[in-house]
Amino acid sequence: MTITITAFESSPDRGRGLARDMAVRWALEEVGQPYDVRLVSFAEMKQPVHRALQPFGQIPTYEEGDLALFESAAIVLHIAQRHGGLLPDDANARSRAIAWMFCAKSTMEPPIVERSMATLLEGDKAWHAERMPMLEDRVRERLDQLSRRLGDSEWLDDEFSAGDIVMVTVLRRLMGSGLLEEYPNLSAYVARGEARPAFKRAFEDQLAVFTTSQAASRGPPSWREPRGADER
Ligand code: GTB
Repeated sequence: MTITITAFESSPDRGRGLARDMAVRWALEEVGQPYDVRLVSFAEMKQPVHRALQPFGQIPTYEEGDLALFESAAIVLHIAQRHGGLLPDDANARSRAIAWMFCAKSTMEPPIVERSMATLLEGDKAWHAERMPMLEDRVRERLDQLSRRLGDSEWLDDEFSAGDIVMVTVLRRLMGSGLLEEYPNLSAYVARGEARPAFKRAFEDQLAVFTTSQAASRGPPSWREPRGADER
């Protein structure tokens, strides 16, 4: 059955793989499932047709036969449940992998996104300089805790799982902030994720959207390039 996902027609990250379709693409590549991508503009995302799939007018969405899904982590979980390789067979290990997905989205992501939004949208406010150290410390607190837990392990639990896909994609939003680099084991963990062939295929595919668009005249990024100031 054909799988179709949606992604930005013109990604503000200039193809750095920071938008949330990246986790979905990566999961599909890990399980070897082909998929189509429907690119949507910001205006199209707000239309009733798209809102029927994604009530908040956002990407990504996922369609497969009668099934329509939104929320990137829920989509990754669906893919992991339908196909082998992204969730352990052992029931307890499987539950732990799912817990790491929730952790990435509900414990790690909020302070990371809060900091990112402050950088992007509040730079001109009088209180910006005073607020940033507090937001960065909130991110550091979570990174510190995650770093201690990860230690020298390769992945969050024994084997690579959907939990790592969601966690790595969340941590990648710190690219260019310098914060991740304060935790060498977390930097190495993200780099391990990025080194997976499935990640690279997913990255190249989302980058191709950018390089074949007009915005390509600004030059393609690599997946380690720091973020620019033009992202939304
Ligand atoms: N909880 C939802 C999920 O996980 O699927 C959140 C989906 C979401 O935030 N989608 C964003 C979107 O559609 C794109 S990923 N935004 C448009 C809108 O709300 O109008 C967020 C994102 C966007 C851009 C960058 N970037 O350029 O670096 C990074 C992340």
